[in-house]
Amino acid sequence: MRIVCEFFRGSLWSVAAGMSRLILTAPPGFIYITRMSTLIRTGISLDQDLLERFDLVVRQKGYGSRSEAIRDMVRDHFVADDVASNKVVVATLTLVYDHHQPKLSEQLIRAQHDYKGQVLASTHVHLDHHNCLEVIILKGKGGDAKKFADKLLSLKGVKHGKLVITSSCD
Ligand code: NI
Repeated sequence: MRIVCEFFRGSLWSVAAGMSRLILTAPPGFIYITRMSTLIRTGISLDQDLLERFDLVVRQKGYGSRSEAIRDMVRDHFVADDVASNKVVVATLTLVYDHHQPKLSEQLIRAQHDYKGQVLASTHVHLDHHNCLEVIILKGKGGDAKKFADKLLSLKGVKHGKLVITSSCD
Protein backbone atom coordinates (compact mmCIF):
# COMPACT_ATOMS: atom_id res chain seq x y z
CA MET A 1 0.00 0.00 0.00
CA ARG A 2 2.87 2.31 0.75
CA ILE A 3 4.20 1.85 -2.76
CA VAL A 4 0.82 2.84 -4.18
CA CYS A 5 0.92 6.06 -2.19
CA GLU A 6 4.49 6.80 -3.17
CA PHE A 7 3.56 6.15 -6.76
CA PHE A 8 0.83 8.72 -6.62
CA ARG A 9 3.10 11.22 -4.98
CA GLY A 10 5.93 10.65 -7.38
CA SER A 11 4.34 9.99 -10.72
CA LEU A 12 0.83 11.28 -10.79
CA TRP A 13 0.72 14.12 -8.37
CA SER A 14 1.35 16.88 -10.89
CA VAL A 15 -1.37 15.45 -13.10
CA ALA A 16 -3.75 14.88 -10.21
CA ALA A 17 -3.19 18.31 -8.69
CA GLY A 18 -4.60 20.04 -11.75
CA MET A 19 -7.83 18.12 -11.76
CA SER A 20 -10.93 19.36 -10.12
CA ARG A 21 -12.18 15.82 -9.69
CA LEU A 22 -10.56 12.44 -9.89
CA ILE A 23 -12.17 9.23 -10.91
CA LEU A 24 -9.91 6.24 -10.69
CA THR A 25 -10.69 2.82 -12.01
CA ALA A 26 -8.14 0.09 -12.15
CA PRO A 27 -8.28 -3.39 -13.52
CA PRO A 28 -5.38 -5.41 -12.16
CA GLY A 29 -2.13 -3.71 -12.93
CA PHE A 30 -3.53 -0.48 -14.35
CA ILE A 31 -4.91 2.80 -13.14
CA TYR A 32 -7.07 5.08 -15.19
CA ILE A 33 -7.62 8.69 -14.31
CA THR A 34 -10.53 10.45 -15.95
CA ARG A 35 -11.91 13.92 -15.87
CA MET A 36 -14.91 14.41 -18.09
CA SER A 37 -13.63 13.13 -21.42
CA THR A 38 -9.99 13.17 -20.38
CA LEU A 39 -8.61 9.73 -19.82
CA ILE A 40 -5.09 9.08 -18.74
CA ARG A 41 -3.93 5.52 -18.48
CA THR A 42 -0.95 4.38 -16.52
CA GLY A 43 0.27 1.22 -14.90
CA ILE A 44 1.78 0.32 -11.60
CA SER A 45 4.02 -2.46 -10.44
CA LEU A 46 3.56 -3.91 -7.01
CA ASP A 47 5.45 -6.50 -5.08
CA GLN A 48 3.32 -9.64 -4.88
CA ASP A 49 3.30 -9.67 -1.08
CA LEU A 50 2.23 -6.04 -1.03
CA LEU A 51 -0.54 -6.66 -3.54
CA GLU A 52 -1.81 -9.63 -1.51
CA ARG A 53 -1.90 -7.48 1.61
CA PHE A 54 -3.69 -4.74 -0.29
CA ASP A 55 -6.24 -7.20 -1.71
CA LEU A 56 -6.86 -8.47 1.82
CA VAL A 57 -7.65 -4.92 2.96
CA VAL A 58 -9.91 -4.47 -0.07
CA ARG A 59 -11.88 -7.59 0.92
CA GLN A 60 -11.91 -6.87 4.66
CA LYS A 61 -13.24 -3.37 4.17
CA GLY A 62 -15.79 -4.54 1.65
CA TYR A 63 -14.61 -2.57 -1.34
CA GLY A 64 -16.11 -3.66 -4.63
CA SER A 65 -12.80 -3.32 -6.40
CA ARG A 66 -9.21 -2.22 -5.98
CA SER A 67 -10.20 0.97 -7.78
CA GLU A 68 -12.59 2.01 -5.04
CA ALA A 69 -9.97 1.38 -2.38
CA ILE A 70 -7.36 3.37 -4.29
CA ARG A 71 -9.85 6.20 -4.84
CA ASP A 72 -10.44 6.45 -1.09
CA MET A 73 -6.71 6.40 -0.43
CA VAL A 74 -6.16 9.24 -2.88
CA ARG A 75 -8.97 11.28 -1.32
CA ASP A 76 -7.55 10.64 2.13
CA HIS A 77 -4.27 11.93 0.87
CA PHE A 78 -5.91 15.08 -0.50
CA VAL A 79 -7.65 15.71 2.81
CA ALA A 80 -4.39 15.18 4.71
CA ASP A 81 -2.71 17.63 2.33
CA ASP A 82 -5.47 20.17 2.91
CA VAL A 83 -4.99 19.87 6.66
CA ALA A 84 -1.21 20.04 6.41
CA SER A 85 -1.37 23.17 4.27
CA ASN A 86 -4.01 24.68 6.56
CA LYS A 87 -6.66 24.92 3.84
CA VAL A 88 -10.33 25.25 4.68
CA VAL A 89 -11.87 21.92 5.58
CA VAL A 90 -15.09 20.70 7.12
CA ALA A 91 -15.05 18.51 10.19
CA THR A 92 -17.21 16.84 12.77
CA LEU A 93 -16.19 16.75 16.40
CA THR A 94 -17.97 14.14 18.48
CA LEU A 95 -17.82 14.50 22.25
CA VAL A 96 -19.15 12.45 25.14
CA TYR A 97 -19.05 14.30 28.41
CA ASP A 98 -20.44 14.41 31.92
CA HIS A 99 -22.67 17.45 32.13
CA HIS A 100 -22.39 17.38 35.95
CA GLN A 101 -18.76 18.43 35.65
CA PRO A 102 -18.71 22.00 37.04
CA LYS A 103 -18.50 24.70 34.35
CA LEU A 104 -17.96 22.19 31.55
CA SER A 105 -21.11 23.03 29.60
CA GLU A 106 -20.21 26.72 29.81
CA GLN A 107 -16.66 26.04 28.63
CA LEU A 108 -17.90 24.04 25.65
CA ILE A 109 -20.27 26.80 24.60
CA ARG A 110 -17.67 29.53 25.02
CA ALA A 111 -15.12 27.59 22.95
CA GLN A 112 -17.62 27.27 20.11
CA HIS A 113 -18.35 30.99 20.16
CA ASP A 114 -14.61 31.72 20.12
CA TYR A 115 -13.74 29.28 17.33
CA LYS A 116 -11.88 31.05 14.51
CA GLY A 117 -13.83 29.29 11.77
CA GLN A 118 -17.54 28.63 11.54
CA VAL A 119 -19.55 26.31 13.75
CA LEU A 120 -22.12 25.24 11.20
CA ALA A 121 -24.30 23.16 13.51
CA SER A 122 -24.29 21.16 16.70
CA THR A 123 -26.47 18.38 17.97
CA HIS A 124 -26.88 17.42 21.59
CA VAL A 125 -28.27 14.14 22.89
CA HIS A 126 -28.84 13.40 26.60
CA LEU A 127 -27.48 9.86 26.74
CA ASP A 128 -28.31 9.11 30.37
CA HIS A 129 -28.42 10.80 33.76
CA HIS A 130 -24.76 11.89 33.60
CA ASN A 131 -23.64 11.77 30.01
CA CYS A 132 -24.24 13.91 26.96
CA LEU A 133 -23.28 13.28 23.37
CA GLU A 134 -22.54 16.29 21.24
CA VAL A 135 -21.64 16.45 17.56
CA ILE A 136 -20.25 19.76 16.34
CA ILE A 137 -19.92 20.44 12.62
CA LEU A 138 -17.13 22.86 11.76
CA LYS A 139 -15.76 24.69 8.79
CA GLY A 140 -12.42 26.42 8.90
CA LYS A 141 -8.69 26.04 8.49
CA GLY A 142 -7.40 22.56 9.23
CA GLY A 143 -5.00 23.74 11.91
CA ASP A 144 -7.72 25.71 13.69
CA ALA A 145 -10.07 22.74 13.62
CA LYS A 146 -7.42 20.53 15.21
CA LYS A 147 -6.61 23.11 17.88
CA PHE A 148 -10.31 23.52 18.63
CA ALA A 149 -10.76 19.76 18.95
CA ASP A 150 -7.69 19.34 21.16
CA LYS A 151 -8.92 22.10 23.43
CA LEU A 152 -12.38 20.58 23.88
CA LEU A 153 -11.21 16.97 24.13
CA SER A 154 -8.76 17.88 26.91
CA LEU A 155 -11.37 19.56 29.11
CA LYS A 156 -12.05 17.87 32.42
CA GLY A 157 -15.26 15.89 32.16
CA VAL A 158 -14.96 15.15 28.45
CA LYS A 159 -14.69 11.36 28.44
CA HIS A 160 -14.27 10.53 24.80
CA GLY A 161 -14.35 12.11 21.41
CA LYS A 162 -12.96 12.27 17.96
CA LEU A 163 -12.38 14.81 15.22
CA VAL A 164 -13.08 13.69 11.67
CA ILE A 165 -11.81 16.04 8.98
CA THR A 166 -12.98 15.88 5.43
CA SER A 167 -13.39 18.04 2.36
CA SER A 168 -15.16 17.97 -0.95
CA CYS A 169 -11.87 16.61 -2.43
CA ASP A 170 -12.16 19.01 -5.39
NI1 NI B 1 -27.28 16.56 27.80
